[in-house]
Amino acid sequence: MKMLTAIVNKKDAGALADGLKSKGYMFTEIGSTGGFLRAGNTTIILGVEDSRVDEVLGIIRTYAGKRAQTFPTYSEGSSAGQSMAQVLIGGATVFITPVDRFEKL
Ligand code: 2BA
Repeated sequence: MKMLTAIVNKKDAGALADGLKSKGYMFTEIGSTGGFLRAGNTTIILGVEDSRVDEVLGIIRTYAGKRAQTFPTYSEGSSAGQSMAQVLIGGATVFITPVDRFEKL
């Protein structure tokens, strides 16, 4: 068994939680603060069987991984009018640690 500790963008936490729940995973969500930026993020911890670690990483990548988002920009007075720009959003930091023993008492 492994314990995954995933620090994700606060805005991605809801969708990630829904994605994990839809596949039957149990997890704990903790409101956290990044030490560097002092901005709110969300830490999700889950205990999973070794064989399911890659599936969980795939779910995290889908809902909280770094991805490009395209949005329209408008420059005032420009004859070109609307153009599109891309920014990177999201991103997850994941620690995968072995679990020696797991008990529910
Ligand atoms: P990321 O590396 O994507 O990290 C996002 C958040 O993940 C971090 O928020 C922190 O809460 C957690 N995290 C990342 N690596 C960790 C680790 N080794 N141990 C425990 N938690 C970890 P912040 O600390 O607010 O950092 C936000 C972003 O600022 C980082 O994005 C990174 O791009 C940059 N950063 C962080 N520390 C830095 C440093 N010492 N020097 C330069 N840039 C730094």
